[in-house]
Amino acid sequence: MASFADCGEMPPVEQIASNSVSEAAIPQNATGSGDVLLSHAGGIYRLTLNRPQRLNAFTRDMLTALSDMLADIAADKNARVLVISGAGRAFSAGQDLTDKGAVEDGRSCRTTVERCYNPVIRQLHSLDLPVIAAVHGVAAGAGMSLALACDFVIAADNAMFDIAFARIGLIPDAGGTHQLQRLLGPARARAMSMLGEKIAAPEAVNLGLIYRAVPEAELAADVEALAARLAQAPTKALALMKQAFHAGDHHSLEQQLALEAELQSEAADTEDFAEGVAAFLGKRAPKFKGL
Ligand code: T3D
Repeated sequence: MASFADCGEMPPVEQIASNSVSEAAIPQNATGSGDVLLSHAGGIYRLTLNRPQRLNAFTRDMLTALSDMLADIAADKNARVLVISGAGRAFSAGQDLTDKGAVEDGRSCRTTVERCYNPVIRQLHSLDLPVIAAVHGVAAGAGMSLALACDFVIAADNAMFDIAFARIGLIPDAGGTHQLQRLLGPARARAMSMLGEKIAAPEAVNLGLIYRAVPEAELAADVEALAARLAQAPTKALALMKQAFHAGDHHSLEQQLALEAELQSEAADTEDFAEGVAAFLGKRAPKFKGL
């Protein structure tokens, strides 16, 4: 894996200007470089993309910070769920097109994609816990790709998914071509990508692109309820499901049957499986510890 240090220098720790972000979107005990904030409580981690003046467009520094934070979350054995959201009026407008050096030419773009975006997408895929993207406003370009790399995408019903790349002469990256083709099917994925289409959240639900859309005023509470529910779930089994679904993208039925047998034996060795069966037989609700 590429060294994250090559992706960009970390900015100095900054004070967060209290009037520069949507206060409600920022967790109270958040830490971070300023452009990405991290907080956690009760096994629930929250990452907030925090460049609201640029609609949370990604710089290389921001992606480095995000990657470092994802590594910290992956190392925490008590982590049960991750929620990613954006401060201000959008989830993310994708690559910051003013980030000098990141989008100058083919060489710089390749470096940015390989060293900054790809590690983050791989980390989201391999994180052993469910990840929720809470999308409001717009998720454009790589911002959309990042949301689609999460296990659950819940959007405000007035949110927009914007496959912006074609409008500036680029291709969907950060896993975009992979996810769009898988979720929408090849015909729609190609047409929508080539036309640089915007997809409203309710249509995104109908197309199978995202999990659900809720009224904007209910988004935070809806995401909170899902995060709380997932924080009580058998986390190891969920992580094994994630592995199985990712592998299913390229496996034959025979390969997948073999993998399921292997992963099921791992699930059956967890404390949570023993608890699940004991709870069923005892006619009570299970108390899963994620172990
Ligand atoms: O090497 C590599 O990095 C390659 C990787 C590429 C990955 C990508 O993500 S490519 C796609 C990049 N994203 C875009 O092309 C989207 C550009 N943005 C837009 O099309 C629109 O801003 C939106 C549709 C997302 C939202 O429109 P609207 O009308 O709600 O907002 P706005 O007025 O356009 O934007 C508000 C401000 O954010 C504005 O700044 P200003 O004028 O107030 O000073 C705008 O310039 C800025 N902004 C929005 N998106 C970006 C951005 N600044 C830098 N980069 C952006 N992507």
